[in-house]
Amino acid sequence: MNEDQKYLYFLTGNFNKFNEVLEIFNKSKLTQYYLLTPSRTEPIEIQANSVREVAEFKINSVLDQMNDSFFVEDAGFFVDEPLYGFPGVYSSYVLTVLGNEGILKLVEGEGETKAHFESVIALYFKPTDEIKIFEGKVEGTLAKKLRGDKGFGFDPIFIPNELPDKTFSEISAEEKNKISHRGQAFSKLIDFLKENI
Ligand code: ITT
Repeated sequence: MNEDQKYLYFLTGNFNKFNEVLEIFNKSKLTQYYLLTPSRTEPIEIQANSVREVAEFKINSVLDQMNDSFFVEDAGFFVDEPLYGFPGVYSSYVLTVLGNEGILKLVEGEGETKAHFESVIALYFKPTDEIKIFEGKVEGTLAKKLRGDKGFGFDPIFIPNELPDKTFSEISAEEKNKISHRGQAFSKLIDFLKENI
């Protein structure tokens, strides 16, 4: 850490997420101004109707515990066809209980599929004492079976429209970041921090 650097904490229990944003962060000029650091401070995760509400509640739940700029992220996986957006805000629970195989069973024989990921990052920006929200979304379809060994969560069954013959688990973190929900949201956060150095 040098004297020009400030801490920028990412409060997450998910190291895959941290590593993805670190890949983007390390390529930006922000490295001379900020030290991106994982934090185990645990925000409160509520059950709500949108990913954004969850992220907003999360950041507000820990404001009094943090003395530096920090952010939280909430993500969701939505199978729009034929599951009307399920699992959405129930993504973590459904991944644990049904898993990717269970989701594919639900859509078996249903024909065309549509799915998307959403990411909402809530940043507490210490210098101006404000909360900023950054969002990202990626559309795609479901694979017929699990494919690939990279990434995490629903990545083995999600095929982004931008790369129609690959699942997110068959591409590198760098390639995923270029199109992913989290990549988009975090790139907006980076732009904000650059504008406010
Ligand atoms: P936090 O500690 O940051 O909250 P989390 O693992 O609880 O991390 P979320 O609630 O944001 O993550 O994500 C909901 C679920 O969606 C969870 O099961 C993740 O594994 C999954 N998920 C999130 N982002 C994903 C991505 O980029 N690719 C695949 N699955 C993802």
